[in-house]
Amino acid sequence: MFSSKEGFKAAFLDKLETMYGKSFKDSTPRDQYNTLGHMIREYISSRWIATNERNRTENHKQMYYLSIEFLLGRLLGSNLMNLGIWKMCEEGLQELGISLNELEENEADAGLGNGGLGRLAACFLDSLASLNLPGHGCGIRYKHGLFDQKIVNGYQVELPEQWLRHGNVWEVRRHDQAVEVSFWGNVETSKIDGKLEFHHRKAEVIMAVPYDIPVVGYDTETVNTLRLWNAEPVPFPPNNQNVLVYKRETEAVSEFLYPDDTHDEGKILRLKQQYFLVSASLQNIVKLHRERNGTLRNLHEKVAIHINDTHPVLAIPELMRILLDEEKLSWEEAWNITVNTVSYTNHTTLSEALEKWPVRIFQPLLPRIYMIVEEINERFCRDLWDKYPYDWKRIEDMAIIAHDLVKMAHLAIAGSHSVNGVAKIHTDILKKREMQLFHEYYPEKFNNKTNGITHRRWLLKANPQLASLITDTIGPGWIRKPTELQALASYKQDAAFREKFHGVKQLRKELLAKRIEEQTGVRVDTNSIFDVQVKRLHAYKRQLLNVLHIMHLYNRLKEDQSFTMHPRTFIFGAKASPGYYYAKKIIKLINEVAEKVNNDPQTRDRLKVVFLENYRVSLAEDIFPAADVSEQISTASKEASGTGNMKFMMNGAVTVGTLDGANIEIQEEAGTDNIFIFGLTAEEVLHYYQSGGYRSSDYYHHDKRIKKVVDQLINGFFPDGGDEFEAIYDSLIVQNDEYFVLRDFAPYVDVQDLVGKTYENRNRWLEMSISNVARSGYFTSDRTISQYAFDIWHINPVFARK
Ligand code: 26V
Repeated sequence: MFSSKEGFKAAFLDKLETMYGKSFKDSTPRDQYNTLGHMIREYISSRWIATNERNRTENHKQMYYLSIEFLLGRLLGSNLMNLGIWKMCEEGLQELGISLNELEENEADAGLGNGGLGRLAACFLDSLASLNLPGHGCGIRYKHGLFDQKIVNGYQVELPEQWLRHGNVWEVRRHDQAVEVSFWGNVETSKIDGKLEFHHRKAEVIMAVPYDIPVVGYDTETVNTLRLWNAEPVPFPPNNQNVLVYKRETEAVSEFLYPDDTHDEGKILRLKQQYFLVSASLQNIVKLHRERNGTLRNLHEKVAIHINDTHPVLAIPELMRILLDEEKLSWEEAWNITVNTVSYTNHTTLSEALEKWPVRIFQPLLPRIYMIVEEINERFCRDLWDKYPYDWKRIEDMAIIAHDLVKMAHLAIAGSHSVNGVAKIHTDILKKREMQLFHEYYPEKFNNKTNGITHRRWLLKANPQLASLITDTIGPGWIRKPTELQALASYKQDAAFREKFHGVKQLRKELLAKRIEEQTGVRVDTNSIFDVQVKRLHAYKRQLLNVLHIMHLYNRLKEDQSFTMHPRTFIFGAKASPGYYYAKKIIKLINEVAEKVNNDPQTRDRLKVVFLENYRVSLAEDIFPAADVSEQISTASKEASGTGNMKFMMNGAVTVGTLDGANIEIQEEAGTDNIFIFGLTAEEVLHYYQSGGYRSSDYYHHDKRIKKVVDQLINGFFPDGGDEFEAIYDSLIVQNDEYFVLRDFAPYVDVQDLVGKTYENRNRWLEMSISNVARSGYFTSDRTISQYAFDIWHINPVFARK
């Protein structure tokens, strides 16, 4: 059906008619989108079956990536691209009067994540399949993904996201594989043949039904699986339960990503979600393994389980439960299998994001799991005591349960064989600071895996214009081996190539400008510098530093008629967590500044500020290709890696950044001449925290530029201001500016000045931009995944037999 254009067209028309019982001329774009989706699913189904069949019969070691988030975005385009049939479909549809790009707009983003951690999981799935590795995702089929964001009067308003409203062509419900997950109740102990047995009684049981999504590799036969679990009532709930309450509470488990957890009720729901994901996935993994091997004693030789941050860390006690209670293994044997099966990635050192569950919530909800965690803790503390006798403080600091809290990161480290950070500096900080005691105790567990992104989605698919130019220039080898992008470096002196490269960037800026005008009504100048910061809104990412700099530029333009600058368009995209008051104030501030500078006749030709609402994967695909400048300005030491930084680089944007996360490795790759670095280093930041030697008010009093912009937050400068921005003012002055915004302000102004001047030297700028693309190959997630596969999971590619 995809072997020739004519065949495709005929099959498409036929499929549409049989699916919808109407003729092509009466069909809607959504009918057409669904038709194409179904055709692809049919087309890949034989490969999907064959991949599963190979894994089963040849008994290859499998890896399961457990993640509370999978930020997939849209799948139609990436599937067509990976199957190598994009162009043929595009042409065939065009002859039927359909634009494939417009058809794609009918697909809702699968937004089952909130940022880098979830998008990383999605990039990893693409790399696993493309490298023919037997690796699969396990997640939750949230009815509502991350909220839809509207900006109303400058404020963020959250609306429930509805990606499943019109169905999902990519998923297959597998009712036959459903499993039961138990909560609450109590544990009864009995002694049989002198051995203790544990029975979970009076539990509330819910059903986990898997929905499978095929994961198609690029130009391969491999089709892996992303299995998303849906929570449903069991057919016959015990009659002592109110059926309606039971149904509602059950469905709530897979209803929302990150329910509000400011109250206990929300906390319980989150912990329920975590156990639901883990218990369903493990029961399923173990069942498959048993079918293939007849025993669980070799599980660690045939299965690797990776936990993406601590959210799925209950995989450790859940696997222990299965091995002890169901398989009746001894503790020692069960523990050995568990530790050798599980590996863990840490994605943040921010203390507020390190999960700790109160025992009062944990114990009643998961009574048997809690018993096992207690036992793990006791044995772990005993081992610590043997190594560090009488070192009470150390043991208390390392314990898994302490002060009525279960520390999920400690459980993850003790119960896994590999702990990795996501960029060199992040891993170093884990080893030297955050997890120093654990690193001392288990040095062999710690390792680094610098993040990556799939160049297929973020270059080939998102920027077909640049991809074609690259292929025309250096051939198509880079698509399989992105490090071959290096060959572009020798073209940076080639004037003709530079102009073509410039042409692509201009084209993408025009496309984005059009979208900006449609969405916001703001007209932007495509000869201005497109300076972009898109990421979650968080104080440590310092969108505030960017805004204060814009206010400063505005002040200069107003005060000094002779001040010249290259026109700039500052573009923001960011969602703030619904309960994060301060982050929401920053969004309002960005919008207030936009209102001011965009409407001032004295500045609006040189300064524009745009806030694009509802930042998400599909919008990101239009933004990265159009960016000139990539803002990566987190307080050094705070951003574990960053992956947006890599997407910008791959699309030729030049980074303005601190020496934080993967920016450091971007600098190593691109070279110091091809990046703009400023500000405190991580060492300096950590030193300030230790010494308490930072006084933000000194910077406020001694730098007139700072005083002016900070005062403007509260002095009526914003017509709509009132006391709106007092909290921001307080964070900087009263609370001593935890993230060193004022400390880094002057260096930031200076480096931005240099950015503007450099951009005016068009050849120099193009050389920088080309160098970035040329050196971006290192950041493909294929490299990252190969390292995980080789160093941690010990899995090998599986190829179809000829
Ligand atoms: C989440 C939250 C949620 C509530 C408010 C506070 C807070 C603070 C941090 C986080 C981050 C959770 C983990 C995470 O998403 N980490 C990101 O992982 C990316 C992939 O490794 C990495 O590139 C980013 O630097 C890192 O922030």
